[in-house]
Amino acid sequence: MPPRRASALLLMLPLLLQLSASRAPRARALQRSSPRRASALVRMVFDAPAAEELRDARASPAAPGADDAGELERFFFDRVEVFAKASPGGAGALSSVMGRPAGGNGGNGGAVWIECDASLNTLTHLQGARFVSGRGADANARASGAFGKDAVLRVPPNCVVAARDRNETLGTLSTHGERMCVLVGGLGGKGNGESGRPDRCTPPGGASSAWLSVQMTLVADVGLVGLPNAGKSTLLRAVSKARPKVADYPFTTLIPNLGVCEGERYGLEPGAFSMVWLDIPGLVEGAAAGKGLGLAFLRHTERCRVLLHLVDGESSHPDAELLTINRELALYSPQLAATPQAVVLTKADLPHVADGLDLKLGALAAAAGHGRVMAVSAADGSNVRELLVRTRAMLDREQRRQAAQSNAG
Ligand SMILES: Nc1nc2c(ncn2[C@@H]2O[C@H](COP(=O)(O)OP(=O)(O)OP(=O)(O)O)[C@@H](O)[C@H]2O)c(=O)[nH]1
Ligand SMILES: [Mg+2]
Repeated sequence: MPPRRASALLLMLPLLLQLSASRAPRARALQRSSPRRASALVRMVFDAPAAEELRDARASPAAPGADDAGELERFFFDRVEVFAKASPGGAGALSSVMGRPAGGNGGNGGAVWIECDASLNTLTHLQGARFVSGRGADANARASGAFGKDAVLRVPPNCVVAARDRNETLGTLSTHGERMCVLVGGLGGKGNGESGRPDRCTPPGGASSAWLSVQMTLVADVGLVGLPNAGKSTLLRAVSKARPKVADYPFTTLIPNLGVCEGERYGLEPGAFSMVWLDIPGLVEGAAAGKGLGLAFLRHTERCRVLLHLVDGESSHPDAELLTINRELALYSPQLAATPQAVVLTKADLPHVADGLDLKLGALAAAAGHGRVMAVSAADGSNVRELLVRTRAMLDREQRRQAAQSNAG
């Protein structure tokens, strides 16, 4: 499907959903909604430009220029649907002590809360999840029942939460620790101790449930930069469900690709490595002055906390190429130059790349001025697990540093 038509369809999606929801009988809205599988795919909505325009730009030596960057804004959305249920209250008790009504009250059912957690950056932990709070305990002859435990759904910052079947936005959570109650549990039934009438208990409140839709704008944690053909898209395919085109000619990638890493592919703990990686078109010498395709996309990389600088293992001068791209990053923005970087020599499965690997890595470390240098092969997966572990550690360090900085400020 042409990208423009796909983007138009995606933009119409909320309208279509609203139309179908408005036809549904009101009674069906919250309680009787049928389960639907949460989408595991990251959706991307492109507003401009069309891929053909970028293909034309590829042929031109100085395009697109800095002035075009505003038009190239992109939005990346991730969305899941989760089932949530707040449980009923417990029953009140009928009893008497020395002839006086003394039955305790039932406990309230737990509520369902949504809480913003800044350590999260994707919705993968919510896929297929159900959130059910604890039921309020029944009272006994002498004591009231305990309250049910609340269910808490943790989401990353900038999430919009909606009641799916009513197509109604419930709210947006933006800052760490912010909370929103989306379903309240049933009240506990009153025992006869409260009413004062020996035969009088009030019934407990019932459960309430809803399918919640959670949508966030994805912000990439890790940017993949490097010359064309370095193997950026191949690596993204190896670690995520993203399916960018891969080919043995430069500028295969024309638009950015986003993928959520799946560490479990490499025997790592599921969910713990769900970083968002961004693959941008290859950068070339002169990129900061508008040459090639990369300039318009460097702005997205600027928001990444960590960069993986991919260097083609087949290159005869990997250290010189590393310096060339780093120079362009610095010319583009001092912030980008200061972003923590690891250097990844690609295609290590090829015998001529593996030959003299230590020397090549040593030269790269000397050029980079740090030891965060390693060789990987996205083709046979060697060292990719190690790369994920190291990248996660770098990201965690950077998150802690940024949190400490914002606390101090
Ligand atoms: N043998 C081998 N080939 C690889 C590996 N990674 C990438 N390649 C090959 O290198 C070529 C370029 O790979 P891409 O992933 O398209 O490179 P890229 O950096 O995304 O290139 P651009 O999109 O043009 O910037 C393709 O032919 C890939 O098959 C690897 O680990 N081993
Ligand atoms: Mg590519």
